[in-house]
Amino acid sequence: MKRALPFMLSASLLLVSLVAAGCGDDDEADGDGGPVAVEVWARPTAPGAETAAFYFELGNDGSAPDRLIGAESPACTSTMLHRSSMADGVMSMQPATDDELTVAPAGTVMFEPGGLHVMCMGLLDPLVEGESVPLVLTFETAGSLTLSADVEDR
Ligand SMILES: [Cu+2]
Repeated sequence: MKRALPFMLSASLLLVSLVAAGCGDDDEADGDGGPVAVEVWARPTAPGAETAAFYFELGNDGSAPDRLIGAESPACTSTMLHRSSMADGVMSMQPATDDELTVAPAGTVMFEPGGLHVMCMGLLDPLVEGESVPLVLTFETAGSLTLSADVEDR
């Protein structure tokens, strides 16, 4: 019985990579259940800018909710999980709440301009259109997802 194990392991790994490849999106990471992020992007930054923002669409292929608890990128000294909101014609940003950062099974949480975003503090190098920047998202249960954010002037 034990001799069958290596084969079964490699068969399941193959299945995982086939599933991930089948999704057809460069931003796709994961594939074994739990949180996924697609459409990962950031706007190019102006010379001298000290902050930037990352956007993406969070999904959840698992059977339990999971919560985004942190993010990091080699482009940033530190990051914060923010929500933008408009009050009296003034845009401001607050820390996102635990509720907002939780993605339900088969649910979707959008990180988009004017809403939730990963705030990049202490930007180390300008974000240049056409390039891509690593972004690691950390979830309470699933741990870390390593992604690549496309720098696009959307
Ligand atoms: Cu912000």
